[in-house]
Amino acid sequence: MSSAKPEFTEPTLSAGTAALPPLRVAYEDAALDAILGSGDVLAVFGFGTQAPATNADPRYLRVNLEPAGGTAPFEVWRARARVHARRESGIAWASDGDYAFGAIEVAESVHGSVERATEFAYRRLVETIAASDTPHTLRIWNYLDAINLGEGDDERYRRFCLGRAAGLEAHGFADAYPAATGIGVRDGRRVLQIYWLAARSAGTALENPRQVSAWRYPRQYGIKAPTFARAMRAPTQNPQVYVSGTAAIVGHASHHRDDLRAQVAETLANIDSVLAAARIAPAARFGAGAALKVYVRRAGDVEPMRALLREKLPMRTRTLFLQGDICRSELLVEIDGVQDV
Ligand code: 3EB
Repeated sequence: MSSAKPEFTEPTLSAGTAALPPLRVAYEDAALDAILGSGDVLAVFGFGTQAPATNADPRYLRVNLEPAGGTAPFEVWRARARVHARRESGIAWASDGDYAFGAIEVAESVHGSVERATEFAYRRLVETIAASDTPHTLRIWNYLDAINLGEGDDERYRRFCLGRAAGLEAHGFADAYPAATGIGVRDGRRVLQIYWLAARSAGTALENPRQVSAWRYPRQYGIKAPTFARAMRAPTQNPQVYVSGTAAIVGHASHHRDDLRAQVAETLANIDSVLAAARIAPAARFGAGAALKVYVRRAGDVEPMRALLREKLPMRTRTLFLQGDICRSELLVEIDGVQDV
């Protein structure tokens, strides 16, 4: 009688797991037309009222966050193959076959509340991504007006979280969320602006050992917890990590109220920790491989913030400063970005 051996199944590579060339993210000062003239440009973001307002090209999106201290460069995403773009049923879409950029803007007044507008936007987003050749969502950015307005469970950010969870649940997202940013604009327009990056292959969602997973935040932060992962390891050969909006939260609690210096240190410790979870070697964290966006709540904190980051980050780390509100009113700063190795 042959001894019974346990059977091992070789992990098989599904069609969705082929390694992709990395998306290249840069902050560029060239003219918009010159940037959009390149066939490999997947998306371009302009920031604030000084940025071009055109929507002639679906790859261009103006985000209504004011650059801290006047002007900001464009943020440019470059893919590898030729990009095709279109605008259809209210969604801007561009793809090179490996990656897709998409954006949707939804007026809250049309849906009656920020919660319902968000649910609508998320249903559309998930449907559109699921029906595409790039069905894996890596990263989502969410910008809404007056994010901290309203008390307790009525705070607009918390209503946004309810709508987002409903829109995602409708399509079976559960405990496998993309990386995200959620920031408040101050344009008074009450138009929800959401844009995303999706890919032909799935990334790997990462959590931060220093922080409770956002989707497990306790009830005190709202009826529905925020549904995002702390970071997403892109499906690339060389590590590329999309870091979610990160702030001075340890466990689930905000730390260092009214202390900018300590909030910055805690935020950087959190980013360092999630990069460690992604197995990025210490020497490769931040530096020339990182492009960070720094969201600062109070105008008066912009210059101190710049000084703090000059002190704490390697000189070659690229940073783009924006004025924006963070989803908990006691938080003064949030940082997101991408880390290449
Ligand atoms: C936090 O860690 C800070 O709701 O999409 C960061 C990143 C934050 C994304 C979101 C919120 C979001 O909870 C806030």
